[in-house]
Amino acid sequence: MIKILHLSDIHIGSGFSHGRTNPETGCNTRLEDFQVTLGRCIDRAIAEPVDLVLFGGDAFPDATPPPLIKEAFATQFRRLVEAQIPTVLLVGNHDQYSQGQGGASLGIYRTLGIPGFVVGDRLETHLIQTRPGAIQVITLPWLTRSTLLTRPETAELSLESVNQLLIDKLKVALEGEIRRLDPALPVVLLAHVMVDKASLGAERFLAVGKGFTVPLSLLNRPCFDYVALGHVHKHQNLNPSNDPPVVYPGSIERVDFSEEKEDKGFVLIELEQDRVHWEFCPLSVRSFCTIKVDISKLDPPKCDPATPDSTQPDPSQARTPQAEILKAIATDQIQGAVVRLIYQLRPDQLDYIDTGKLYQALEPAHSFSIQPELVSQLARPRAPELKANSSLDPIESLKTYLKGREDLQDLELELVAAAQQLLAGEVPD
Ligand SMILES: [Mn+2]
Repeated sequence: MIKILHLSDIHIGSGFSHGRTNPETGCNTRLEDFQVTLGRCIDRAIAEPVDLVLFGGDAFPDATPPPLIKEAFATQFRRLVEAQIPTVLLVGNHDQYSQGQGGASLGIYRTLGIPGFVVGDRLETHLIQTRPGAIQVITLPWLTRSTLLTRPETAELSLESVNQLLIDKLKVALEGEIRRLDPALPVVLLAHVMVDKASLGAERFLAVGKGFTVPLSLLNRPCFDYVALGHVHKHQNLNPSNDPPVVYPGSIERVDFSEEKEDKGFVLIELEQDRVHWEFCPLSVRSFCTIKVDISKLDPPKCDPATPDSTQPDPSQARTPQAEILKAIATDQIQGAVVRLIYQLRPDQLDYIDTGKLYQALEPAHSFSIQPELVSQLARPRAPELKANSSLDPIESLKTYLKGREDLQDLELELVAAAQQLLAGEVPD
């Protein structure tokens, strides 16, 4: 039996806006969160111990992370070298430099010749010796147009046809790898791809361009014992028949609010001669919490905003805008969470919100943001004189309109003069 730990989409160095500076270390707390979580994956790999670690791609937010972040990543993976656990690092779209033409952030691990470390930056089959025996791992990094196609080939084609051409070429190339496999040894396909049946997570916002979608039928092959995927941040198995399992472990930490409700974790696999068993291992990661309150529907407050106590719930009118928001905060689980408070209000309610008190109420959160959203007022009533069939000429219409706009009175003469110039085909001064 070969035991494998499959993790993906680490994205260490992302989401600093959701953290704060740790005064003791000077580091962003979200970097520390990602470090701890990655550490837990590696802990498990060593504690089992597994015979192989497969990383499905997207190590960092981009191909040129700052040294501090590269080090945080390397510090954890180095423990696998020490534990002599072979590891495959696949290149994801976020790891490729300048769309695949300038190498990848993970290339350095190959250059250094780290024992047991394989970097998958092209379609190829790696024969890996593990403690219980050899295993074949086919690496399929993120595909770009330049991976398998030349510029003249795609010059006249629509994006859709390019996608099809790429899939056709990939099919042939993958077939080539499959034919060279040793049928006596287990096979895992490790791919950073968007599969057409996957339901999406944050990766759709993170990617710069729209990538290529690979049909499930291409990966869903009986010659594979397990298909280890990366790219989609939401954990899922795309093959209900489980033969083979086609699994996205998802990201290990929440990258942004779109992953608020998703479980985060990695996958442990046991490969036997004619049986594969896999299990999703959830990680306890920092929670994200959206609090949404719509106070725009409340009756206009009767209290006077000039009175200092007006933001306090008034017994005669307990449903003040402020009280409603505070109530919503109190009922949510914000302790230690990354919180965003979104409240919708009318302009006339603005004076009744004491932001200082909201800050106080959100204090137990790890970090928070407050996003007030002004609900636009009903459209200004039309001046009855300005009906669509009105016989007024444009200048008279403008004057009628300006009569109803006290706020523009100082500008009236200038506006009318400018309109006259425009109508006469001149550019106003
Ligand atoms: Mn990706």
